[in-house]
Amino acid sequence: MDISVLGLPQSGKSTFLKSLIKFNETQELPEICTLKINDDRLIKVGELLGHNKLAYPEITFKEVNILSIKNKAAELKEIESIQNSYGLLLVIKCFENNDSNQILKDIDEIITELIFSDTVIIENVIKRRISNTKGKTKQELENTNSEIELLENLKLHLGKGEPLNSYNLPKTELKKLGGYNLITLKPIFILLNYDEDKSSIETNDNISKIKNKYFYPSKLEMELSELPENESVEFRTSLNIKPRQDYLVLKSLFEAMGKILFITAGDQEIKGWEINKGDNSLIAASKIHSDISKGFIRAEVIEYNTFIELGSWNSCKKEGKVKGNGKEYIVNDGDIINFLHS
Ligand SMILES: Nc1nc2c(ncn2[C@@H]2O[C@H](COP(=O)(O)OP(=O)(O)O)[C@@H](O)[C@H]2O)c(=O)[nH]1
Ligand SMILES: [Mg+2]
Repeated sequence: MDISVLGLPQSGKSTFLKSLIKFNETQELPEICTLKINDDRLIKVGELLGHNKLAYPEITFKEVNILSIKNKAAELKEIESIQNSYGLLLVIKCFENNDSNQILKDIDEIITELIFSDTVIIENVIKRRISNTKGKTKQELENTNSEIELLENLKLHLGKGEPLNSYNLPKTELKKLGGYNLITLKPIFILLNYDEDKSSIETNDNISKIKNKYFYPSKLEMELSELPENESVEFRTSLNIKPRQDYLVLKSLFEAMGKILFITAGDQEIKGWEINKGDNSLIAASKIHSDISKGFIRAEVIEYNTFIELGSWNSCKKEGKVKGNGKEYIVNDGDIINFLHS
């Protein structure tokens, strides 16, 4: 999953990424940072199967700087990069006197910029559709008109200062918009980058209403990642910061992006596969290999907790806990699946 990291200049985007990849302040970030989500569930399955050949889902991050660019061509390139990502992570400065009002203003400034980009994209599509009606059949013209109507409605929504992900679109309509890569249709995760004390912002009513947010002290995490384990544990305790924040923030982001994972558990490898919440077993199969989805026969599924409780595929089988499911089965987070295919 590709994530664009956005924010105002100096909000801590690079520091956040450095904390995740365990770089210090002076090291230069690579253009793209790839991180594994070391999901505990894979480790547990590995312990039961007696090996630790684990493959985790990955997230790739790219820092994007649309709000500090003056050159139009460079800005378009950055916008395109955001359009091609799956979702957005906004890094919001919550240190150096940035109070709740300023924090909300900063979020608003970024969202407004994204709304502006989407409005331009939509206006261009509408223009193209209107000017390109020659030689079209009656049916094609009707389709074009209904598409234009939808786009006009979306434009009105954007005009009210609302991102498109808050517009209630039926799935069929969403499909029509797939090709335009509208930015505010993507899921947005807000990283509140605080310094040492988050109590005043955490208790603020307006801040607590923000959806998909995570309080994360980037600079502190970057510094702590340089310390030996025992010292960092001591510091964390004294500062009241939970351990494994880097893992927890990735997991929280994964969820906020609407993702879940299913597990394939073999002797050679235990692997977590990323899918969207609500995906069925046929889609899950296609993630592994198109041959498996093409020749799909059945998905044998064990619920994660049951597997951990009973300890092996065989004991689950004996207890009747392996369920044979068809293509339409909606996969649950953590499901352990064996696909049968021709
Ligand atoms: N005090 C404090 N400074 C931070 C924090 N995060 C980043 N900074 C500092 O803010 C400056 C800009 O950070 P940087 O990550 O380069 O911001 P970017 O422009 O968004 O990539 C640097 O001097 C960082 O050390 C933080 O959580 N607390
Ligand atoms: Mg930076």
